[in-house]
Amino acid sequence: MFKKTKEQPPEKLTGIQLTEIPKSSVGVKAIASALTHIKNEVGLVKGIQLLSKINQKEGFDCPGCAWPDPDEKRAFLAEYCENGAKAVAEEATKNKVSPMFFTTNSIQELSELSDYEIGKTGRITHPMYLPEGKNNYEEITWENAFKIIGDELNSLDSADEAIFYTSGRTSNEAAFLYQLFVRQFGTNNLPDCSNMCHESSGAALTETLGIGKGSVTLDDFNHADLVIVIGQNPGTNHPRMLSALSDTKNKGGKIITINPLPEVGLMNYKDPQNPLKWFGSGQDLTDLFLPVKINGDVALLKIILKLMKEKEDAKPNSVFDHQFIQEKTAGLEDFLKDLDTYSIEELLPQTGLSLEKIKKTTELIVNNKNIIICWAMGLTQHKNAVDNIRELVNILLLKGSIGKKGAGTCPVRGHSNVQGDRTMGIWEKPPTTFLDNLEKEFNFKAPRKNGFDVVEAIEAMHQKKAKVFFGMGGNFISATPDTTFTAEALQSCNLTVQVSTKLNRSHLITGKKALILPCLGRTEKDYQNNKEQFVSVENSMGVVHQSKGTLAPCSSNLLSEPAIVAGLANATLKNSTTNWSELVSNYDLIRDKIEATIPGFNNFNKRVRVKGGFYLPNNARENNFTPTKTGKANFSNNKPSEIVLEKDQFLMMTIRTHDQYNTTIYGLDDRYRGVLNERRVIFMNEDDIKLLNLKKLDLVDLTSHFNNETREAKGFLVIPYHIPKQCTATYFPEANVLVPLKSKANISNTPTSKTVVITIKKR
Ligand SMILES: Nc1nc2c(c(=O)[nH]1)N[C@H]1C(S)=C(S)[C@@H](COP(=O)(O)OP(=O)(O)OC[C@H]3O[C@@H](n4cnc5c(=O)[nH]c(N)nc54)[C@H](O)[C@@H]3O)O[C@H]1N2
Ligand SMILES: Nc1nc2c(c(=O)[nH]1)N[C@H]1C(S)=C(S)[C@@H](COP(=O)(O)OP(=O)(O)OC[C@H]3O[C@@H](n4cnc5c(=O)[nH]c(N)nc54)[C@H](O)[C@@H]3O)O[C@H]1N2
Ligand SMILES: [Mo]
Repeated sequence: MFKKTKEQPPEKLTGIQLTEIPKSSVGVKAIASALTHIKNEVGLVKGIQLLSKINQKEGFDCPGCAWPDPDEKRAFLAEYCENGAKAVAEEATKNKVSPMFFTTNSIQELSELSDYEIGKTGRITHPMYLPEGKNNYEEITWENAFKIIGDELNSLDSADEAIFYTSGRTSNEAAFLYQLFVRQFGTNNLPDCSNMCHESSGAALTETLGIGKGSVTLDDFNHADLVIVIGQNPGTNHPRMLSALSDTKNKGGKIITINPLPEVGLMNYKDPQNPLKWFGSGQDLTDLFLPVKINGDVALLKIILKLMKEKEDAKPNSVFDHQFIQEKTAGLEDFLKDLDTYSIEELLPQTGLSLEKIKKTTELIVNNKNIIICWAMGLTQHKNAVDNIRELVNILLLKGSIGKKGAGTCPVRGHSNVQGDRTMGIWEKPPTTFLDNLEKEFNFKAPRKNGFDVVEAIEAMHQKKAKVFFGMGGNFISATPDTTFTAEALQSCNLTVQVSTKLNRSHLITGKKALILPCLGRTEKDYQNNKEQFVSVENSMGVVHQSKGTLAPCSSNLLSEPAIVAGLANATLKNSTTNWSELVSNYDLIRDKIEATIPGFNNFNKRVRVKGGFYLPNNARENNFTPTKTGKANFSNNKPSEIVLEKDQFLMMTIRTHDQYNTTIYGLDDRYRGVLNERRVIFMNEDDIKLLNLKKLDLVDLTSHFNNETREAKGFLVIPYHIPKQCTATYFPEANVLVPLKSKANISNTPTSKTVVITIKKR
């Protein structure tokens, strides 16, 4: 009898310790923490050698975040951060998951482990197969693994019954081949982690500015008068961004932070590249901190916009850049008319802020010319997420603060190549011109119907409209919302396949049959046809550069991701006009094909070999907005949050600790928030805690409410914290079970992981 596996980590508490919240970020503790991880996972000597190659022009791209590297100066050992070092340690770990491991551990036993324990098991060394009805994975040859997949795919009634997910670590070369295979197979079902991440940014920016990517470069931070960081926690998730913010400050610029939480990294910073400063008091980064209520951002931005307009009306030409507006934009009148329909009195309570503070913020915006706005998941994972981002664009357009030095949009990407994967065509809604180019170059008929995004893919699997799930990286079950529902969806598939470096919960919540295909990581050498290869990636600012591993692979049975795609294609496609084996024998040949089909990659093989890589074209950066529907940068009318809480209800955001990479849990500490050795916590405002008759460290159960449905997650410890009233925070992925699948952003369809309505009950 096939026993059910646990779709969630067990509700075990691990022994919480609360500490003082540190006054500054980075500094000695960060260096020490990084070295401990490196020492434990990799060993110190090999570890230090590895660190010296991260983000160097001849090294590998850090598998952590997508923050760019400086174009010029790159100090030895310097272009890494604590969390980059942890990401590397996690991949280069000495620990191995061998076939023997799977023989001695059934999937039921493994599913009793926490995500932290699962992650610590190490790197997967062999392709593994879970036959129908079995409880243990068994070793399988690559050839047989590909055959099982090919046979299953070819037995489907339609290619649209297969889902091909991508996480954002996949290189350009692998991603390009993968989407080509999927489209030759006959579907656009290419959901990716972007659907849960910056999809809202892409949608908003494409509509308003004609490009789904940000407009600034790293150097712009040296020229900005004002940087606004909204809905983002760079101290943890993009630590190297702090040095860019520090550059802005050192040149006399100001920083505004808008976040329900006073995230330590943004408050005070000790430069890791300057050891002399590790022990000092650090540098205050934030000049003005606005602890906005969760999802109160549009209300806040609207008040700012109204105050800007008041000033402009009182003294024409003092605030708005009329020349820019007239030459470059469309829709101002309509936008101002809509803005008039809102009143500050009505909007203010949604923000939780004082009008005085918002006025100060407006002053800074009015009095500074070159403004950069940075954001991440705090804005993109709400029902009105696209509104959030379009409203930011309205501010920049009024100020003419885009398309010039020191100014513009900066959506800070997550996964290290998530932006490149999109450029390569990993998208369920591919543009027509892209498909036309593919057809021409590869001589096949590309499917034209849009495919499923993440949410639609889950629904399709649940309804048995999709029967095969293939994951190129990532951890689908833990990263997606509504864990229980998603588990049912995956379990109803005939076959689930994961291309992975490390064990995760998606290997345990499977279809009737399952395969694990272990691949090379970023840090490892990749030989094809006896020749060493390199891959390329695109960072958050549109720089394409090479990445080359330096370590011997952790097992001789690994294949590279491009080689896995070729194996898959050879086993699946009967009459492909593409010579897959030849393409993977030399990645230059893949790059030639990329050049032939995707704009901006001319002379790819030559330019990718230039140290530091090259910038892709970016119309917004060039102050050109002709790709939009109107041919101009568009003002837009946006709506504040429509969520109304009942008296006993709270808003919950699911956030990352300082000790995890998405669903990979490095450790159990959240040092910057003063929580050690525990992940099952809920941060609450002190007044709310009193209101519910709770006290610090009480154990509570959480229920989420959506469309008359409820979902439950049990066993969280209450932590009093500086968080606005009626706002709470829990950690991703423990709380994903509470995020309703149908609760998603307008237009972008992104799950609303930052606005979950909950009630809290004492155990
Ligand atoms: N070390 C490390 N690095 C990472 C990752 C990781 O897990 N670990 N993940 C990578 C990925 S894929 C991504 S997408 C990025 C994520 O990077 P972030 O977006 O910084 O990550 P989150 O923890 O989701 O933090 C969201 C921030 O937004 C705030 N916030 C939440 N709701 C609101 C709101 O309504 N309004 C405002 N103004 N703020 C709000 C939260 O308090 C929090 O500070 O980081 C990438 N880098
Ligand atoms: N509640 C809630 N849910 C969220 C979020 C949130 O803030 N709150 N954030 C969302 C966001 S922003 C994102 S991006 C998604 C992330 O979703 P995913 O990208 O699906 O999840 P990860 O945890 O990053 O994936 C980790 C796994 O990737 C595999 N891996 C690591 N390196 C490689 C590699 O080089 N190649 C291959 N093939 N595999 C590799 C390892 O096996 C590892 O277990 O989660 C989303 N889910
Ligand atoms: Mo992300």
